[in-house]
Amino acid sequence: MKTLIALFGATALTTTAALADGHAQTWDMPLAYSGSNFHSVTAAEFGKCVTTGTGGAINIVTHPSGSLFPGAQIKRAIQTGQVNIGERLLSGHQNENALFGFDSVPFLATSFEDSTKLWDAAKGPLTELLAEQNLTLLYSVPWPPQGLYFRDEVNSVADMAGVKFRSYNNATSRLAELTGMLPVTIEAAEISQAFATGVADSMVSSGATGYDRKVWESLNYFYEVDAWLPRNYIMVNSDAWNGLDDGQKAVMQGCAELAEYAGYWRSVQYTDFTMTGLAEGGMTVGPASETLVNELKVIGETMTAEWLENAGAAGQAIVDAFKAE
Ligand code: PCA
Repeated sequence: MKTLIALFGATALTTTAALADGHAQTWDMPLAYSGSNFHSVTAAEFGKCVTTGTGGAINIVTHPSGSLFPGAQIKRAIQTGQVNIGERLLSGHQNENALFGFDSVPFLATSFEDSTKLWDAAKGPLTELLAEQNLTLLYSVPWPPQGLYFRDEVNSVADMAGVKFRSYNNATSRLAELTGMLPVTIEAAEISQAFATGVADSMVSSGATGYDRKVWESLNYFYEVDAWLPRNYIMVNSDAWNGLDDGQKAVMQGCAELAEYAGYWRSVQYTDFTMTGLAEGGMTVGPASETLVNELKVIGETMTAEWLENAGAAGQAIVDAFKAE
């Protein structure tokens, strides 16, 4: 009996030690976008899936709206192990390596179908690039097609001269420069205030972000341009990933696959819904004028050439693989 009690005591101690030792862990997950945004909703579901699937051993807690780390700091926070997991706009790292901007090349992939094909072509090289930075790619979801928002009516590039433009990556800043606008980089979480205070009067983004941030309170026009579909992705610190057992890795990969699927379809469905929402908010929503579209295509060619030059052979290989599909 004494032996049994001793054994029981020892097991209980081992279990307690194992929990304290990291067998039951909380993984804080910073997100840059608001809790109501479809990427954040998808990430929250992913977190629940992992928490349930691992029997609570990995408890994922999402922190939307850049509340734990603003977008620009999320990747570094994961690389340095301040947190184990998080979500970021992939093209936000374009200034580190041009390859990250493959999804923001104007008019290369302008539909959801083409965005998927482009991702199929880019996923391998991007996974390797992230692995070199101690990051494990879990899943990626596209934003809806990018259009132009303005306070005032715009029918040609000439109408854009001198307009203050909110950018979110290198490509959007470059677009502003080439159209004679004045770029200022602002996180999505901060744009309502930026437009309300006149820090910016325009941006390129999806209907989703304009809708989430209620930009009709300040801006009046949305022009559907379908310039590109940038992607968000979920990454894990590779040391944390390697510390998981095979069962936990399988749960995370399964949940990631579900999230990628659900997120993609949310993005598709949100596209028309938010166009209607922007119009109901009072904005004029519709296609850009033919003149504007043609002028933007010429600027797109310049940006494509610049990107190919910066991204080198690896960039060209992605474009070739995409076109061959
Ligand atoms: N929304 C994000 C990135 C692309 C998009 O549609 C933003 O505007 O910051």
